[in-house]
Amino acid sequence: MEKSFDPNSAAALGTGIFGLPFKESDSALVYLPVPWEATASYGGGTAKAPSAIFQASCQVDLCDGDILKPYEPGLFCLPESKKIKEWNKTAKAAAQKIISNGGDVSKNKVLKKSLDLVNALSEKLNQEVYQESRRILDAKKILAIIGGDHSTPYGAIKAAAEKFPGLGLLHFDAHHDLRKAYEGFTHSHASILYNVLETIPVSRLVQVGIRDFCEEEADYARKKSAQVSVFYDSQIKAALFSGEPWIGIVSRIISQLPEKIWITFDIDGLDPRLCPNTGTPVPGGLDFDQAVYLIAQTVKSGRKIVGFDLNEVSPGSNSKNGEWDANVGARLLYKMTAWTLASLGLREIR
Ligand SMILES: [Mn+2]
Repeated sequence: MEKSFDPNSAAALGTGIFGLPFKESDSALVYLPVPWEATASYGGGTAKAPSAIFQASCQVDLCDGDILKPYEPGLFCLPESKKIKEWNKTAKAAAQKIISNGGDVSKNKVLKKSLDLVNALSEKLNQEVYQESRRILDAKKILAIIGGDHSTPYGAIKAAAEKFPGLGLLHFDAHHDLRKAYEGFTHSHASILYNVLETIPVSRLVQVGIRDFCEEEADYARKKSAQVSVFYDSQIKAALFSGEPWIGIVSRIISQLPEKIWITFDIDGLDPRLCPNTGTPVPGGLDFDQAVYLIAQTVKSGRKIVGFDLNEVSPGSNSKNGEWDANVGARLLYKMTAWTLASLGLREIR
């Protein structure tokens, strides 16, 4: 850390994420931004999230109410990959043609070609994220992904599952994301957890806040009930409304988790007041403090968060409204960072 850094003052121009002065080499945690939203089916904008969150992060005060000086082990955000930005542009243009056609390419050779292109670029993206994730993990650093849509952390979860056998997922989302491909896209944002369960050896998947899904996904989750636990938003709310305290519900959720955890956080798991520009907002969901409390209690139970991703934040097209989405995103990112460091013994709980 440079000597001139003052955690009490406003972030200086040209500094790193959260206004911090760290280099990658002296950081315990590295954020990998993935500006990708090729298969966004409804609202878009998540490819702009990494830069919007970075900007908003400079407004986050570094003192945290729960964790002492979360920034001190060093936090560093890698620059956005030009290659990924190019692939996103190409894939998005091709995907739009398919989406506006209702996702059916069977009778159209040109569209079939577009679909093959999107799927091929998705594979390339996964490979790229996997390799970068391996590099970061091999350097013994903690990995965090800033999406992008929810397809972006696939390669990171794969790398983390290899590094940490028995890894389980704590998944915040309004959606199961258990579709076997969506609109023809193999690596759709709506298929991420299906792809993870089918191809990556994770021990558990614990889904929280789910409230917008199709029968096929619910059936799939039920069929996989030895591995998958779902805490539907309606069940959570029914328990709360009938007087069960949040800590009781939280304890039931945590009891389903193994010792080592990756958090995959789709911002739309939160109440849409907190993410009005996200691609597929759904009424209901968790409050910010409920989600942070669940993460905090997970850490206090002795479980270790080995990495995480934050996805589906969208600054939208109206920059004034979008500031709020990025602001919430940056603050959630800092909270997850703080609790992750605490879970690994790198920070003290106040
Ligand atoms: Mn999702």
